[in-house]
Amino acid sequence: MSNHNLFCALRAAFPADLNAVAVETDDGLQYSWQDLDRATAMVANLLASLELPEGSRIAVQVEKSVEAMVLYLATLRAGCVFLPLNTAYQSAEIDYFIGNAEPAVVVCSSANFGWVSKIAFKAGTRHVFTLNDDRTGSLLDRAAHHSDQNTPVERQADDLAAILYTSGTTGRSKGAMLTHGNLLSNALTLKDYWGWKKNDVLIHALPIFHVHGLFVAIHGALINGSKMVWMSRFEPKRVIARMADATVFMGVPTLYVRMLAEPSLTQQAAKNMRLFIAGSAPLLIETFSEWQTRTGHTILERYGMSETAMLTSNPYRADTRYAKQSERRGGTVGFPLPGVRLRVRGDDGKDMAVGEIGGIQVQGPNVFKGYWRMPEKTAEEFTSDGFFKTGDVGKVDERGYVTIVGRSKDLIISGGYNVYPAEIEGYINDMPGVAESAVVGVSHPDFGEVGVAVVILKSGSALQADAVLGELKAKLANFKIPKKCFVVPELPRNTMGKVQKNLLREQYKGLFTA
Ligand code: MCA
Ligand code: AMP
Repeated sequence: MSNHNLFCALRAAFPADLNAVAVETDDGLQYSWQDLDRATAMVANLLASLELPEGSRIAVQVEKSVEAMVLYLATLRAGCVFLPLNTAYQSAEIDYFIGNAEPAVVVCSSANFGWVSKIAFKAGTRHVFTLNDDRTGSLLDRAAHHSDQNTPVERQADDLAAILYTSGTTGRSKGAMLTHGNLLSNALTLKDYWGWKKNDVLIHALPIFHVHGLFVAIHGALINGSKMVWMSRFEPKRVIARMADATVFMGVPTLYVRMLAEPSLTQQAAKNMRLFIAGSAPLLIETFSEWQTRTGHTILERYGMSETAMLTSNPYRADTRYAKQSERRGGTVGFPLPGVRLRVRGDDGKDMAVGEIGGIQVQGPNVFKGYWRMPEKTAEEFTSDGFFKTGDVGKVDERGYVTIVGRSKDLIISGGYNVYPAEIEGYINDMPGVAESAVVGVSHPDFGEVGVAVVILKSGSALQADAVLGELKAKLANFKIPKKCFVVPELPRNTMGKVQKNLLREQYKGLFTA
């Protein structure tokens, strides 16, 4: 294939019968493969008509819809760079992303057009379109005037396809630059490793602004020519009901926890299903085991990152060619995927022995090109021999299974979303009356982990914990808001004066699970 545009590979996998159903929404709309082809052509032609400079970013903050997926595919088709933004982000967050990425085009909902366009025009964006989840908005209105035929723009494997913002270890969010080659190699590896079959049907119930829902799920279905059952939001009862005519499901652990709370989840309900995949956050062994008992299926857990897409996976096949063992082992994230090199290193840079704990480092065709306009940060995160330091801490056992035991990065993963304590602490510390704060993650039965804020006031301040949370709610995405806040006289410190977050975690660990 001479054109390495990811869209070409996805399009080439469409089934011969283009009139077959490609996507069926939970409210009964059906889109054929032909519809996807034509709609992506029209939106790609609209983007082409704007005569954007090479490498233009298309920043998108819209509710989940099939048209939002079409916009992603059209962006690839037009050779532009897709920049998805969580719909929970508020103006300060959007201001940073747009200011940093300088997108040529911004697409938002009509409801947010006022404030989003103001931010975008200030940052030099020339075009702001709207797209709503009821298929209205200026993007589709304008695209309707364009041809439904389009030749995908030529891209090299090393050209950028998407930028995903992620915070990594410290400081402001960094844009992870993923190439057409990164994404295609991962999609092809997973197609084989997870044994996708021609007649698979994927239940798509994840948001489409992060790696899991956008790449793993959408590419997985498209590169296999498989139909998707498209849910605009996750509702456990509806997912369980649709299992009767589906075969594959992907979810973060919270989705599995919530389905387990439904009496309708039974072996009978899941009998048509072939594969349940979990990732983005640690899957508790209790959830893994309970799922086995209730449905007869063994969840396949895998591990990945925004910077790398998928890195490891438990095996799918009983007679797998790749893994020495065929068992899906709860509590592990399986084996490095074919083509991925994974090693565990100590602080001294030496390889750890089997079973010993250290920092996980990876290399492979899926590993990103670097952080957008941050060459120093990029250099810091790679070793001199080209391995990416994941910030995850883990071990590899004698059979090759990888287990993640923690993170060296100060990060809370809540319901599959990343929350950076440093960001929340920064906002709290800026509040009048606050002297200092610490945000730590504690166990939570639904979200796996949630943030708890511990605040020290300046003398004379009467700020209440609820007011701290109220102020945060007005400024930050809702999933980042700590679920509890405590005003205390002092924070535990070590002899160097550093706040001992481990003691705070210990102190509050039973807050939601006791
Ligand atoms: C919602 N809330 C949350 C979260 N979601 N709080 C903490 N963590 C969350 N994840 C807030 C809401 O704003 C609300 O606050 C309160 O919690 C209850 O919300 P609820 O109605 O229960 O939420 P929901 O709308 O049902 O959403 C829960 C969800 C959602 C379905 C689990 O968070 C979700 O779709 N998570 C998946 C994230 C994901 O796709 N991650 C993949 C990242 P209030 O009452 O104050 O308004 S990709 C990745 O990590 C890597 C690469 C990988 O390996 O995949
Ligand atoms: P993100 O930056 O949103 O892509 O999140 C990536 C992080 O999610 C990884 O560095 C891990 O810490 C975490 N993660 C993803 N999958 C798993 C998993 N199966 N088990 C534990 N942690 C995971």
